[in-house]
Amino acid sequence: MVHPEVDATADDIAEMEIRGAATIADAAAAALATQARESDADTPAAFRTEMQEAARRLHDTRPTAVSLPNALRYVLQGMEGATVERLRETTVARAEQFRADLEQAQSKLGRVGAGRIRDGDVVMTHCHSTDAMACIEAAVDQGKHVEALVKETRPRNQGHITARQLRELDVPVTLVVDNAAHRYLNEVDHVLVGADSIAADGSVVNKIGTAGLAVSARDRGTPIMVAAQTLKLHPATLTGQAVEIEQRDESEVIDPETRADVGDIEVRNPAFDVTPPRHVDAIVTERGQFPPESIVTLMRELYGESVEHPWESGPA
Ligand code: RUB
Repeated sequence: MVHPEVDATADDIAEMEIRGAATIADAAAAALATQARESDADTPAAFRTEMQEAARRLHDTRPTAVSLPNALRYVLQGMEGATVERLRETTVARAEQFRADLEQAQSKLGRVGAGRIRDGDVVMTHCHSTDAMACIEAAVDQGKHVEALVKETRPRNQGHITARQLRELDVPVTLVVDNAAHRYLNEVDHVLVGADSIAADGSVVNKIGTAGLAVSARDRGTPIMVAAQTLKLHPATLTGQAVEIEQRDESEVIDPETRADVGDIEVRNPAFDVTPPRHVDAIVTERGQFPPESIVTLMRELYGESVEHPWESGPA
């Protein structure tokens, strides 16, 4: 049986109460630990089946951030032992290890990203990324004065979260509507965004609007930095698989009354888009910074070419 806390986490991810690729991965690992801790399975086979079910429930929430399947795979692959007690211990330990590694990777990445930010720089942000925030926070910790131009990021306005967290760091913030980005790009020194998935060719999948922002930034000569821990590398793209782009409900774009008033229209609400590697200057990870075209080397080293889905049916 899937534990109610796993169900609640899955619902929160689907509803975006828990959002952002790293935070989703962290919450999924925590939920698997709860499932393992609270399981009353009486045989090792029943325990494994339960863990698979829980992972499947978490997996089938949002399709684009690869950090989610990467987290589930990591935890399930650590499940070892011939007794329920041993399986429980190894699973919980593996989930805790995952969460600790994630936190450490983010602070390491922050220091790498901060190296690109000079005293007095202005950074333009899109959406809300904890990896991108880590770079600004590390720069501030190093005593640099940093200012931010924050895009509001329609339709969900995650820019408000970024603005609030930057103010907590005492960073001066100017909030702009998404359409104003091009107008202000001459006044900024970096575009800094996160990533939900990075493909083997160095393409960056991130919040809808990132690709257009990158085109504008190229036009203005503003460098584009992507902050993405290696958890965002999408191993299946090594074998040619495309990253699925989530389509969300049209009510996020237009409320039902206004829509009815407007008339017979179609509404599309893709949550993410793909920025080609030629529009990205650097991908900053906890393993250092990479030109997007060379990220494939790191992907092979860390994930190999076999991509398992241990949450799918069959013995775990
Ligand atoms: C969030 C988003 C973020 C990435 C990276 O989209 O696109 O840029 O997930 O975030 P949503 P982080 O709000 O739809 O989840 O660096 O925190 O992993």
